[in-house]
Amino acid sequence: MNDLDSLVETARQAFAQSTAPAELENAKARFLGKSGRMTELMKGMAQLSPEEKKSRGAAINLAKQAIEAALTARRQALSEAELERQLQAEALDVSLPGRQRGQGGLHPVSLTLERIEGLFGSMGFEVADGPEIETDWFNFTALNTPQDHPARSMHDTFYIEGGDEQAPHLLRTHTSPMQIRHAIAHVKRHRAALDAGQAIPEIRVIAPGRTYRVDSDATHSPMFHQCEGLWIGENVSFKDLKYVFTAFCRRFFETDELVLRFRPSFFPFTEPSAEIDIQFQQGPLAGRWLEVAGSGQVHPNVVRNMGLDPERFIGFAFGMGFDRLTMLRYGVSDLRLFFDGDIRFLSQFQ
Ligand code: 2U9
Repeated sequence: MNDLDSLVETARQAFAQSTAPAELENAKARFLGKSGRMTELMKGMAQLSPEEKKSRGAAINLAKQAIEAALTARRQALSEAELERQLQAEALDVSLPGRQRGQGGLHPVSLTLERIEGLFGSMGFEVADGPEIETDWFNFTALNTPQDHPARSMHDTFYIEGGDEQAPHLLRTHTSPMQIRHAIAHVKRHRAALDAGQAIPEIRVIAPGRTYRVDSDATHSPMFHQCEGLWIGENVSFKDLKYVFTAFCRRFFETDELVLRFRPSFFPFTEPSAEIDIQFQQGPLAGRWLEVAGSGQVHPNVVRNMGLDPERFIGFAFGMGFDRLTMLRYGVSDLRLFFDGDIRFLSQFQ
């Protein structure tokens, strides 16, 4: 290998060892710069004869071209490596799952409400609405509750402070006042027909909503959800109650193998009255009697408070806590879970 070949080789190695552009430019200066090795070689030609100069000059030129080519190649390689590094650093992993936005969903108690409204709706029941803050008259008196009934005590009912002592306001203890309001409006609409002794449409309504009682443990919450039903007409009997409620329970729990039991009871607003128990024939609760509702034939005093003649109009009512129905349907043992707001619990029902 002559001196030029070895210079080209040294330059190539120097370029190859440069791993950054600044380093490479330093190496370039050492070989191609003003006081670099190439310049030195040129200067060394001064003493040569014209013949020698010609051939030496051509050889130096070739060597210079080879070094320049090696430099260009190395510059290119370094810039490609840099680009590759940047691409790697800024790479997007398009296969990563995106951040999900929660879909949200209905609370299990709301799911029950929707089912109840749908099932009774299919049997011709309207849905009543009304205030959660009620008067003592709509909540108790209209429902035939005696003045000294324990439910009226402050141990059981939340009263609103600062109102009229003779007509106190309270948080409704059941959804019945909505039905009284609904019935009174219905009777008012049909007053003329009634006075003329003509037939009027039946009252067939459910009243779902929040209710309040001074009570708190694993199966009682101071706020709970109730749904009551009312069907009043000229010929509505206990057998209609049995049919409607049995159909509702079987559809709600999605099984026809469900037995109902009507057990005598007492409520001020119904006479006679019955607790309704259900019994599953299959599944974890099979064979046990579970109380799900109260019911009865609407008391004549309550029918009168709607503005109707109890000698002519008769019907039935029922009431159920639908938090409890939700617990039974989903197998939940503590009512408070529904109202703690723990998303891990609530999202299981979607
Ligand atoms: C009117 C007339 C009568 C609704 C009725 C019950 C029996 C009953 C309880 C069930 C469990 C309340 O949530 S609970 O604690 N309810 O036992 N409710 S009859 O009677 C009415 C309603 C409206 C106008």
